[in-house]
Order: sequence, then C-alpha cells, then structure tokens
Amino acid sequence: MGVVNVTPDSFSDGGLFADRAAAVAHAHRLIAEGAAIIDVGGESTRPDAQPVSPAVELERVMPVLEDLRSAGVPISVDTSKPEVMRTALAHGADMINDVYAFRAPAALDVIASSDAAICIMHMQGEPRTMQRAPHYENVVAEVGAFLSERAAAAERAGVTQDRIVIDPGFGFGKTLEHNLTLLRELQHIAGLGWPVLAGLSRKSMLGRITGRDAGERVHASVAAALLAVLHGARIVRAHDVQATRDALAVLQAVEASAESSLGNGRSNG
Ligand code: HH2
Repeated sequence: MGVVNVTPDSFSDGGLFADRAAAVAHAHRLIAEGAAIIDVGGESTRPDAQPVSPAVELERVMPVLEDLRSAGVPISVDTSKPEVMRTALAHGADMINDVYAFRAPAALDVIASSDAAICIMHMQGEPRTMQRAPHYENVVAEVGAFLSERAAAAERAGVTQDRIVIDPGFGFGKTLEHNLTLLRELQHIAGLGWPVLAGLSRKSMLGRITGRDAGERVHASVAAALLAVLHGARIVRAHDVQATRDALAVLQAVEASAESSLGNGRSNG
C-alpha cells in the first residue's frame, strides 16, 4: 500500500504532495513502482497535527480520488470522518482506512451500506495526546482484544469478514518498547482471523533506533516491513514502494525456493 498524503503537515512528507497534480503524479509513480493499493489521506495524524474540518479534508482528497479512479489499483481513503467516508465511497473509493477504528457515530453504518474494504487500526488515546504516557499491562493482548472487538462490531453492522483488515497501529499511543513487542509478536494479531496491515514506514520508532530523520529512514523502513511480513502481515503501508517491493521480492523468492525444494524432496522419495 503506497502512501499519498495530500496534507501540508504529514510527519514524513508533509507539503510535498499537497496539491492535486503533485499528489496524482506521486500516486502514479508509486503504482509504477509496484504499489497494489494507494492510500490517500487529507489529514495528518501525527502527535501535534491540527485537526481539519470535513470540508477541508474533502477538498484535499476528492480531486485526487477522482483522478486516481482509473489508475488500475484499488484506492483507499485514510479518514475517520463519516462525512468524508460517505462522499469518498459515493465517488468510487475501494477501501476506507480509519485510524479511529470506525468509532465515530455512524461510521460503521456508512461502511455497511457500501461494499468497500475497511482497515481497522488500533490507537490508544487520540493523536494530539497519544504519545504522552502510553500504558498497557499486555500490549499484544490489549491491542488484539480491541481489534477483535471492533472487527466483530463491523461484522454485526453488516460488513462481511472478507472486507476487513486489521492493523495494530504502530506509533499510535505506543512507546518504542510497545512497538517492538507488537512487531516481534505480530503472529498473535495475524492469528485473530483477519488479514493484518502494518504501517511502520518512516515512523519515529525507526528514528529512535537509527538516529535518523524521517526522510532518511528508507532502509530501516524496509527492514521493518520485511519483519512485519515474516511475522504475518499481509499488507504493508509504505512511502518507499520500490525499495519495499524489492525486499519483499527477495523474501518471496526464498519462500518459493523452499517450497520447490520441498516438492523436489517429495518427488525424490
Ligand atoms: N500511519 C499513519 C497514517 N495512517 N493508517 C494505518 N492503517 N496504519 C498506519 O500505521 C498509519 C495509517 C501515519 O503515517 P503518515 O500517513 O505518513 O503520516 P501523517 O499521519 O502525519 O499524515
């Protein structure tokens, strides 16, 4: 999943793709590099980001969605606002990615009346305050219980299981230690019954580990994406699509060769 932030203030690429033409050109570049889904967002969720109104978010996202509908890959819209979800779905969005896990009143009803896919993400607290004092007794169990509960709520509202993806929300109300534990034990989240999406790309946890700024975290992001897939993630949300695809191609080649050598072993008796 390639990230296109149509915002002035996103932590990793704020302002770079804030106008329609730049955002659309960037999305086409990511598709050419191998993105299988494009995630378009009109509001930053970084800790000190200012909230924006539904009207502003729609102004940023809708023209880009319009231009990308014929791009040949599913388009996801990263939003927590039911008004934005409704308009995006009416204009052909294939997926809604909600860092609030569809907890806004009416969000699940809006989704249920469409046939779009959804990504349910875990966050402790809300963006402006989430990094002040994140606390868990058992981060993996608590994140897993939250995601299962929200996915079950979506299913009760009428969203079929095959439309649901879950995401532990790396960096959203989590310390470095919490993030590392979740990455190490991602299999547990992957075993809950829904495909897992992991968003580690350029995140500050990687800055804490490497000492590098957001724009210089490509190698760390690729390593994190590879670990996430090895631990059960099915979709990785990435800013640096080509580098991520290349790393995953190596992993896939190794796994395919393991399968074929097993096959040879069998045929050799
Ligand atoms: N991370 C960000 C935004 N949306 N959605 C999901 N499902 N998972 C994530 O980990 C995730 C997300 C933050 O990254 P970015 O979009 O680059 O920054 P910003 O929120 O500042 O626009």
